[in-house]
Amino acid sequence: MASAHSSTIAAIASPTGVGAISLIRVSGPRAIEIADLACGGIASATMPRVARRCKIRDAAGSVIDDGLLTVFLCPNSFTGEDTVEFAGHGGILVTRETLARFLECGAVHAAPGEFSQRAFLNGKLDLTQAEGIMDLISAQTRLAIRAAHSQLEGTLGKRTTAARDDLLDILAHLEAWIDFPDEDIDPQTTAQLRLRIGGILETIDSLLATADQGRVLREGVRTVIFGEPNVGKSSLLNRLLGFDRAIVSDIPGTTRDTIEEVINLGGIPLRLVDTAGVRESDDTIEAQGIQRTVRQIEGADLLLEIADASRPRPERAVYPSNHATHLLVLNKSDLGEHSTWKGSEATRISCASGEGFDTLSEKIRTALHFAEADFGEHAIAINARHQASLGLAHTNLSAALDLLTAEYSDPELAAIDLREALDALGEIPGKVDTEDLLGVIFSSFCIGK
Ligand SMILES: Nc1nc2c(ncn2[C@@H]2O[C@H](COP(=O)(O)OP(=O)(O)O)[C@@H](O)[C@H]2O)c(=O)[nH]1
Ligand SMILES: [Mg+2]
Repeated sequence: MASAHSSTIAAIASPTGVGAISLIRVSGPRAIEIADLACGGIASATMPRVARRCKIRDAAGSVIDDGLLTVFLCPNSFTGEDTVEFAGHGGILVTRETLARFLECGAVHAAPGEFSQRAFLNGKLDLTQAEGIMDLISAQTRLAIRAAHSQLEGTLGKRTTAARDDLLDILAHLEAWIDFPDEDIDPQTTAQLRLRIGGILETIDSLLATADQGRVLREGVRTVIFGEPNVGKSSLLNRLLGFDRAIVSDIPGTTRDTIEEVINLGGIPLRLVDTAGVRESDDTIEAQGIQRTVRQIEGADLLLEIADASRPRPERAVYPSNHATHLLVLNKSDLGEHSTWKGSEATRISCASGEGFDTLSEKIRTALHFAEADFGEHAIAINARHQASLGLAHTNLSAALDLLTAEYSDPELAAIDLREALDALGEIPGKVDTEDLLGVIFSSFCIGK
């Protein structure tokens, strides 16, 4: 396979820092030749895909590192190009020096995500699979890992490509008619076309329905802990996190800013937000904190309203309403419960003793309807980019349907809409000219990936 790139890139693929092993990747048409210069000819003499012990030497012949070299020949590599990987000792300096030697021998430093970008350009991955790699690396829960693998296997890419192929076929029919304008469109056939477009719309709807789950898996459920000052909001955050992240004190108004941390609650990533207690305040900093709380509440998926069980039930405060799931949590149950709370539906906990947390976890899971069973082997959870493209395709397909009814049809205009839908669908796996898109996606990768 001819490579689309003439340069040979190199980068450290392991994280920065000291570890047992570091990995350096070299990819491109001169990868083997460059590695040969650095390791004294071993790269071209070794069998592909078999790790071989070798020493990397500087120009004067001194040993920089001693490790394992593996060669992958084009097109049977991640990037689809000739690739050499060197696993060396995981010291910061020794790794940098090894990379510097590869650069000196003719490689250029890879840009973030350039290995994956080359894999995409050489047809080894589609865009959804490349995004799946990123999802896998940043997965916070097992469910997120599963969804990432499904995307990595190409489940989403295959579904959108199938829908796109179908659309291409419909468009070809329509354009045949346009080219022979004397023949009226047979209403029978219009009905068939409508049916097929309807089928694609159904596929799009089912994919769009996974957007919320996708966002939750990637970013976590936005969970806002709110309530009056001193009821134990920061204590709850700390308890759920398992360490003291937020300052806890008996001085009301201690938390002035919002604090965010992600936890894994039995497979559900929760993006916990501790907020400043909502009350009237003359303190300008506290007042700003309270304003932030209000904004957080507006954007929440899950609201945990905390109250002090040992104190009288307050007048119901007016909080900004949103559609989030709302759970009332009565804290400080160790101090006994004030009679005004009698019979109220709430989860009783004590941040002091740890009592009630299992129940709270269970309530949160149930409230979010986030059952692991929903997540089968080939689960799809689309991201914001997919959502935008699918939304656009949906709009255009719906418009085309309106132009192709039994009573009235305008195949020319319908074809324009179908073309737009085709482009939008093509953007998902990256089947259209998407130069800008590629820049945006791959630049968010780490160097060496
Ligand atoms: N007895 C008791 N005290 C608690 C409990 N949770 C928090 N506190 C105390 O209540 C005070 C306020 O807690 P904090 O978490 O700062 O409340 P926040 O203002 O709502 O963030 C602190 O003195 C905590 O030690 C609890 O479950 N039982
Ligand atoms: Mg606090």
